[in-house]
Amino acid sequence: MLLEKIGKENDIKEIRREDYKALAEEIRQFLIRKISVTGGHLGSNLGAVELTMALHLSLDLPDDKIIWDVGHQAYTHKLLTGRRAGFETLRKYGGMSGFPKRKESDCDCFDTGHSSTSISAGLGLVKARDLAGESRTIVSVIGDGSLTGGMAYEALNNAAQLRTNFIIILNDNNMSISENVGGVSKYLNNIRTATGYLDLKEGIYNALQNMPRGEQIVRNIRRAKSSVKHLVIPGMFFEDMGITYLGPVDGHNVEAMMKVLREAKRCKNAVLIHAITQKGKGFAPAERHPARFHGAEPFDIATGLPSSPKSAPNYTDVFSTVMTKLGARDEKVVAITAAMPDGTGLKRFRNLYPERFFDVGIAEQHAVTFAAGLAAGGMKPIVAVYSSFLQRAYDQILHDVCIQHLPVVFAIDRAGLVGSDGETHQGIFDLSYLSSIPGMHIMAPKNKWELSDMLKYALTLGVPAAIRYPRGSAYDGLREFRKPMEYGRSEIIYEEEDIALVAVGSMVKTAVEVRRRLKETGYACSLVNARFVKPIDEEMIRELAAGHRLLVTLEENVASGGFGEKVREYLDSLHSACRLYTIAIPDEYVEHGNVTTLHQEVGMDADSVLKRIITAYISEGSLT
Ligand SMILES: Cc1ncc(C[n+]2csc(CCOP(=O)(O)OP(=O)(O)O)c2C)c(N)n1
Repeated sequence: MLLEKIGKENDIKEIRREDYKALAEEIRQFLIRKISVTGGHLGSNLGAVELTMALHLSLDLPDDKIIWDVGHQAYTHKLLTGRRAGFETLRKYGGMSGFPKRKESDCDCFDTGHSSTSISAGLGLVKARDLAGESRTIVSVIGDGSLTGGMAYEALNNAAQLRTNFIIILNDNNMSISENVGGVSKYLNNIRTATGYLDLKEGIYNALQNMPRGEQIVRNIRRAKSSVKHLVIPGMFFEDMGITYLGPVDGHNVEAMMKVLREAKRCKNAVLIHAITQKGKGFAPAERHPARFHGAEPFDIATGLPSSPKSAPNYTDVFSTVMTKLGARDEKVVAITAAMPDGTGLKRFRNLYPERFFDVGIAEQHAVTFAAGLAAGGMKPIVAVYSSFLQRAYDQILHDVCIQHLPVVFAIDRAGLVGSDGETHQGIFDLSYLSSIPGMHIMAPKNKWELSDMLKYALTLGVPAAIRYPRGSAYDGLREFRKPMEYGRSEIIYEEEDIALVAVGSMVKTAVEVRRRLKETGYACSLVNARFVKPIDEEMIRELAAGHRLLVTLEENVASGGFGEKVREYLDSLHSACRLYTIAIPDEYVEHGNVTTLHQEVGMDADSVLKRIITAYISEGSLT
């Protein structure tokens, strides 16, 4: 086993050239075996094996730095930096993260998770290097999907002014999670497919390189700013900005990658290496279904099929179905996604109403302002987006949607703890960041039927509105409670006395269980489904406070700026004697792990909530 010879960074340099292919194959088999058990980002990693090997062979880690955009493709990097054993616990609670983590290794120089940050971070490291008078090599690795994100261009614009070395590798597999979209993708595709011309160019370069001073001539040609270059050299988009373009190069050829890296290191400016790779390479099911194997659940290696059959429908499925109905009912309904047609459930809508479906690339900020424009033009836009990715578009929600009171509906998936992707992906801030924006309306459904009702209702409101729902199976309890939606009003489910539980969305299910157990301990207990987080149902809170001794709010969001805080503020204004206990996620980042475990860790599962209520209010006798 060649992999066994690699116990730490730089050990790969002991591997003989002729064994590079065998090592790449071992790495692939290792990743397939491990990810088939733990789940994880298989496709992107299989595509980045040789590229990562070439980087490790060409750089000196941890002194040199690699910044992995998104970070989901860094498994080979982890393997080559002494973390082979970590794959046993990949993405598990307390185990190895699926993303680069500074606290995990000296060789991870920058944490990532959200897309399109690597060039900015790399440029920062370059400036820090230069200011400190150091000479390390800094490389940002970004995918073609991530290159659709606006931040990447802000960074390229800035990097173009550099007069020192900074290497950007564009890992172009012609895929985002789904098909990559837009003009940049088309531009890269044109470069990639111009093979006849490229062979010609390569032929000329090779001939020149064999002549005396040939290398110099090649370099001069590459750098020449003549108009002829526009005609013959690809990558002019980058070149014209002042960024040297090298490539395209076969990203699965270790030695070709090493050669181009040597050339890139000599540049005294920002240089972009365009590497062509294949997502899922070496595992037929992942090559055939790149979207499915982007973030794979555990699977059977022989067939590529998921190891456990899909359980009950999740909220994304429900959203998907409702969207097809809404699209049929009203031609003004349009749907927008930022590169997540599969993840958000918009694929069916796209297939039925392609002209009313917009995948804008990994560009959440643009998605929101684009939706605002659609609304200003009389359409009824629904932006389907994950909670953590919408964080990016705070100003666009405020400035472009809410100040103008434009009727954009946000369908916020993965709101709450999402599990194995970890702190960058937890959707636990949306209630806070959306609540702070005047004119925003925020709802959360208790079960799958209510998600459907809320979506339909939100479209009738004609105001900015957000509906947030969690990852995983959709709750199908409390079916008999389906009171029509009313503006700003919550829904009382059980009306008793002593304790009132007021739960937001996903926490209603938990509250049902907590209530049952509280009743067993002898406490009468009301249960209210908040429905609205903004505006809060003040009338209901006032009545609950008057009729109970303890009010408990429950929300899968950080405490700061959340529902509980709003209720507290309102109760304070009433000078209410009723006690308030707010159950929310503590003021910290929640790491990766199974969602059930994470709920226990942050004290949000039914057991913990019950214990917390008993400890805080019952055992000390304050409710008797
Ligand atoms: C801001 C943001 N939006 C969405 C995502 C979800 N996401 C993760 S990877 C990915 C596609 C990245 O494509 P690319 O950069 O080409 O890398 P590949 O997976 O093809 O290797 C997307 C959309 C994200 N990580 N960050």
